[in-house]
Amino acid sequence: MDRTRDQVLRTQWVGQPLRRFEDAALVTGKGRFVDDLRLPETLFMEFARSNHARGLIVSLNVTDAENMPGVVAVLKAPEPGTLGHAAVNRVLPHMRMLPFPVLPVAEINAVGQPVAAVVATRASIAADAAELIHAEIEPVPLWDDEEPVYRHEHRAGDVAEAFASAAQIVRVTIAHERVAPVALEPRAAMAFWDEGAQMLNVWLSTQTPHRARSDLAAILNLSEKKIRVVAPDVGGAFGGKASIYPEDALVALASVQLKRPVKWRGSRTEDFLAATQGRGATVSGELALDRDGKFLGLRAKLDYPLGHWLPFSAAVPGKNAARCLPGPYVCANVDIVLEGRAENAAAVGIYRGAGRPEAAMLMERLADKAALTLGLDPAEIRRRNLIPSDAFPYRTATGSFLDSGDYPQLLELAKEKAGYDEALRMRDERRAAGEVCGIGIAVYTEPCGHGWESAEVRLDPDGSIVAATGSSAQGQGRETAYAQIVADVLRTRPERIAVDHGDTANCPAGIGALASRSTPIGGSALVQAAEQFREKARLCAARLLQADPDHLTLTESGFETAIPVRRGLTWRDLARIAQADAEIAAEFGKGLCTPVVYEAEGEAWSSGCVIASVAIDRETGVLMLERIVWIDDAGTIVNPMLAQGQMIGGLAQGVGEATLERIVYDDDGQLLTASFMDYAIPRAVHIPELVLGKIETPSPFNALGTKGIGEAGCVGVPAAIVNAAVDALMPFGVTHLDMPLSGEKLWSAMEHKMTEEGTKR
Ligand code: SMO
Repeated sequence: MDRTRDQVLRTQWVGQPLRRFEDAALVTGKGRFVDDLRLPETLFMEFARSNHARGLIVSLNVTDAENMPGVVAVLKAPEPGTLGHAAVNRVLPHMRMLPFPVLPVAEINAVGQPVAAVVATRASIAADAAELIHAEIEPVPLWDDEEPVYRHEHRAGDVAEAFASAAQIVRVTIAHERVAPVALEPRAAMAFWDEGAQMLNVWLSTQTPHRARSDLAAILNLSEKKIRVVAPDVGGAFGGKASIYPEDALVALASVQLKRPVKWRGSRTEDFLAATQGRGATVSGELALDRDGKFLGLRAKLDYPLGHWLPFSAAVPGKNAARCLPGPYVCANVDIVLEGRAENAAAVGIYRGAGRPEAAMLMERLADKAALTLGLDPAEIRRRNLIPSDAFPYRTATGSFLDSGDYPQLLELAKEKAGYDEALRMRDERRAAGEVCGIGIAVYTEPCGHGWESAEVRLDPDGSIVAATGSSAQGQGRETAYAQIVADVLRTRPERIAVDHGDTANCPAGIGALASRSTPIGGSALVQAAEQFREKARLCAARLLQADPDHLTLTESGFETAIPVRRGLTWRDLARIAQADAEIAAEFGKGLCTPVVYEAEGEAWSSGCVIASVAIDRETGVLMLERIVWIDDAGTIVNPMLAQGQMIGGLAQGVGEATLERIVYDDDGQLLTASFMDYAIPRAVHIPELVLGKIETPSPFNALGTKGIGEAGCVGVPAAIVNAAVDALMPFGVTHLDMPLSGEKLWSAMEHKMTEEGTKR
């Protein structure tokens, strides 16, 4: 189709730092989270959870709980076969499935796994009654080195030859701790079986309402048509709310059985125990180099823990880590082996970054070791190996197809903003004066956004232009960004666009809010739907004005024509007529609705470069982040203020992972970090001076040219911080540090010359 002047996406609103439409309600306490929802006669659910990491259920005595006043029901494991199974995304070939027991019949596989659910008139009664449930569990040994759940390989080129001809080979092994997504709002679910309508209404703090509906349908053996899932305000998710959980299914099941509303509000400890966790992989790699520091070959082994059940995206972190290698660098010869194994612990799922951080850490540690071995500057060795800017689209040795980017420019700009050469000179001066300080660089790539998403644009009878999306939100400001996108297509103001999301009853079936895909893919779907809507509205308006569609121009309030005489039709008029006029409704469809399922032509790959400066207290080992300079490329930016918010939030979580956060299980599988008393997250004081910048290489593969940004801060920031800390401790003979960089760890490293082979005196 020929694009007329109205049809080219003119960006009047895209690119503006518009304030968030969402905030007035949220900052005045008018947000509606699951726990804010009230229905008469609501019952409350609490869980009895396993104290053992693995065992056989000998007996389960719920009599005392059942007899407690106020207790309405106690749910035990249903007969095997009566409930269905949630879906697992088979992103790798040959994945072995693990059971998804809503409640276990015979075998316990992790501490914190629910063994029974109590429903009572008050949450406090349910909690007290849950304490009276006695499960006799015979402990059995923990799983040990079982068959992997998945195994996958990437092989390309001649790795043996690359290593045989190498001038130098460097090696690193990185142990990533498990970390917790810790959304501000813990998980929560509420369900109401409407007996009259024979409908199950579910409110879930979720990233994926449509998938939750399919999973609940499968688990409860109900038709999807009988289930409505609503994600109201969601107080953060970070990957931890992307899968259905046993608790969600039990809330829904209890509501169906009892025909009353049932609510569960998870506690922080329950999230630590039984929500999905992130990372946890042990990653080792070796890099073959020629004498100029060119990367000749990469061998890597990625070992992922999976926990005791598989959430929907269980294999995604491992898959992402493997396919992100060899990062932003040219390296034609690779041999990468990926394995995932079950463990008697909480499930591991996607967490902000989802495998990208592990790939970045491996490449960036290897690059630093290579620079050290060859006596090259860390920035220089990267410059020599970065994929050149004229090589895009670029096929990597692991088969990833990078759409666009300018990695050398990212590095140059970051160096410039960091005053790199001067910073190195200052570091050396401070070192000479007895200070412990270092500088670290990381360059990263991150896949963000491929596949499909749905959208529709329509006119509601009240005259509002509704943009409904299959993606959803958990605090990102998506209503604002989406309104900006649609307003540009329709030449109107963003305030006029009502964005609908997160409700299976009035949004098209979609994927949800995850994988840094909502703006690139969900936004592009909205562009397409809005363009189709605009053209349909033009034809409809032309008919009503008895004008030639080509003579209509779009104005802020509707369509206008000057030929033969000046006339116009507002969106409000159009809405009224499109609803009331049967002939028009029959021809153009109710509300001129234009549903689309948009599919991107390829994947968008964001990228960036981080330079971190740190100092370490010689007496205590306490790490001081002094400055982070970060240039990110997320393609076309829809709202720079929202994008910067995502950068800072992701960076804060990256700082947390690098310096503080660590889930600890003891040898018996007991969780030792089940509250914020034992699990440290970053606070304002931990965030250093930030210098943020961007370049924009639009993605040629989606309608907006945007790439993801929500996870970026977790990808490159930890690697730059670790490189800076290792650099700081180089004078002490330290060559390796794993996260988190706690004071104790850094102090011990200075005392004992920490290397990756272990502690050496
Ligand atoms: S880790 Mo994200 O919510 O895909």
